[in-house]
Amino acid sequence: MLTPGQIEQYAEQGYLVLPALIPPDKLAAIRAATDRLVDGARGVVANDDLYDLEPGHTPTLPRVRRLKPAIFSREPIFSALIRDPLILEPVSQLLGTGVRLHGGKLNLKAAGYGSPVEWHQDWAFYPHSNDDVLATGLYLDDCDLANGPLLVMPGTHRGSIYDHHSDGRFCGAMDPIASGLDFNQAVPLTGPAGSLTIHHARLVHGSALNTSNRTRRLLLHEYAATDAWPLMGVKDLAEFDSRIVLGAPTLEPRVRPAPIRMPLPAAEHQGSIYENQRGAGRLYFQTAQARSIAKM
Ligand SMILES: O=C(O)CCC(=O)C(=O)O
Repeated sequence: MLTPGQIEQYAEQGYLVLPALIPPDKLAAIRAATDRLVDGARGVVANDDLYDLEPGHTPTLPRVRRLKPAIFSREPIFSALIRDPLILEPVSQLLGTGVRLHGGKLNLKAAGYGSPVEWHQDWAFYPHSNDDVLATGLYLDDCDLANGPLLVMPGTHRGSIYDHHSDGRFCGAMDPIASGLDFNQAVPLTGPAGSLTIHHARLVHGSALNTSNRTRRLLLHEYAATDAWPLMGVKDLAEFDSRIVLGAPTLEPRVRPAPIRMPLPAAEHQGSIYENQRGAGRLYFQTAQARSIAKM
């Protein structure tokens, strides 16, 4: 259970780290399931419903950037984790007694080339009728400054929604200069394997290239209060309600004003955030390609 101090930190700063929350045996099973799925990328030629591939991936030398939501149907441990009390209890302390899964994925940030994620707010991708929306991140590996920890800008969840457009289209990344933010103030969320990060959907965050020789795998779950409804609409009510992990469905969205920009027109490069961010104008983090060109 979260302490009153942790609940206050989340309200003030927009993030929390719960060190070593998941016990080693469960973590070992999660890693084994991850390895099985990553091994399956041998022979894969293009992004699909499971694999988001790194630039430089080949079917014989697979490089996977992200495992997409298909993980939840491919390996039972991932679907069980969505409802694991170790994760859900702190989430319900922050969101209330009705909680719905919005989505999830596993970012792999492989040793030596794992891609950065440019500064962004999740809220720019999926604005809701109120901002009781957050993401949890479970580190499958020890995470320190060298292997690309989640970097967060404290308190930004109480401020503006930044422009995530470039050339008139959504690109899922903020222009680091136009934002006016001082990214030297960013806080790295580090911790031993099994640690859980929690960040508010409006919090500005990102992560750098993994320059270490260690992976940094992060399993992300996005949760919303059941009465926070996505402003981009609900296409299939039964599917929407099937993602409720706590409490009962409701047809009465709670409306509480928060700054919003719609993610439209849609990104030129559809798919994951990595795909969307290919359309970004100005980058903040160095990519593996830029680093290898600089070394020539
Ligand atoms: O994997 C990371 O470091 C950042 C993940 C993230 O912010 C996202 O995928 O939206």
